[in-house]
Amino acid sequence: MSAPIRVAVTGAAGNIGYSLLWRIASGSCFGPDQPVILQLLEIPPVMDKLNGVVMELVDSAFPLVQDIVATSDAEVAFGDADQLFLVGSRPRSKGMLRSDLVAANGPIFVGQGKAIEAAASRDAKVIVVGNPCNTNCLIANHYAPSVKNFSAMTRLDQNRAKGQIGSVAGVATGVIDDVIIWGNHSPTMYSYVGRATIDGKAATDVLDADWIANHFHKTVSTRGKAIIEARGASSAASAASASIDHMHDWFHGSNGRIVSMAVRSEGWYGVPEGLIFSFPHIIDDNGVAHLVEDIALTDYDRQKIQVSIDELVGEREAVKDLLG
Ligand code: NAX
Repeated sequence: MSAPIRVAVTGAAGNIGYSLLWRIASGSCFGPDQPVILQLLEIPPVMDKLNGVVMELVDSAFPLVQDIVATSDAEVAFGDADQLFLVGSRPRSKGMLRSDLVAANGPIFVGQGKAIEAAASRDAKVIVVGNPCNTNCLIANHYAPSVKNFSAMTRLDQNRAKGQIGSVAGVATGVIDDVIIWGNHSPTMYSYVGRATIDGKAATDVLDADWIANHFHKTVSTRGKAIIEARGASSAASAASASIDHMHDWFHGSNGRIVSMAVRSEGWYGVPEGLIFSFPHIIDDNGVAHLVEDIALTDYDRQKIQVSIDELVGEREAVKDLLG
């Protein structure tokens, strides 16, 4: 057995938390030989509910769980944390505009960024799930300059894209590789299949071009809204599952496969420096993410990507007072 790692989860009593914590505790994320100390953050009015979640975790008797800390103090939750899941924020409800969400949730990530800077491990890996996750990640990263590994989650979008392809091609998703999500976790994202393969064949040779152009992109990019309409609540189990996939691959490596994660652009593919933008990566066996730099984008691809760039520039402008 290795030494335990400290795993912080915010919004731990929420819907995503309720799926996510069990997957972390069971070893699905960090492996069956990796003990964990769970450090759970909630806001004060929700501490009773969080304590109920902790009772259930205790009742699950997970052998890998060495300790559980439940707190409403971010510096306690992030103390020496190695892996952080920033889930806590207000979910988008039916009819809520994206701009409302940016305004409601941005300030949370000022405080959490400062707490990460003050308390987390310098080598910590941070995934931001709470929406608008790219811009929340931008804010938190701004206030935690000495912690380098920040990312926002677009893995759910990648999984959604694979799910759609699998349904249409009549295959299990295990034979689909290298589907890429570019941009914002929002309807402006661009789901790209130019590098994707299905059972080793180019996806563009297997899939109908009309389906890709007229159905696929739209279905993937509006899937979150469709789930809210159908369920009356935003995606939770699938979001937790994608968070596990994202962190699993960042911890163990992606086995040569391309994974999508939103990170701080250094001007890559014409994306302005500093935006948190989803790019293709391969994660090596030491958990280091490497940008895939050789994707040959067409003019059509670049136009699609530009829409997401423009949206993220607008979001950054909307929170500029928080980046003071
Ligand atoms: P819930 O409302 O069920 O849970 C959120 C929890 O966060 C609540 O328990 C709340 O008390 C807590 N919280 C609020 N402010 C907090 C703070 N300052 N510190 C700590 N905890 C705080 O929402 P849930 O369904 O779990 O969704 C959580 C977030 O994930 C939302 O912002 C949602 O929009 C976002 N999502 C992101 C996805 C992605 O792919 N990036 C997809 C799923 C989901 O929509």
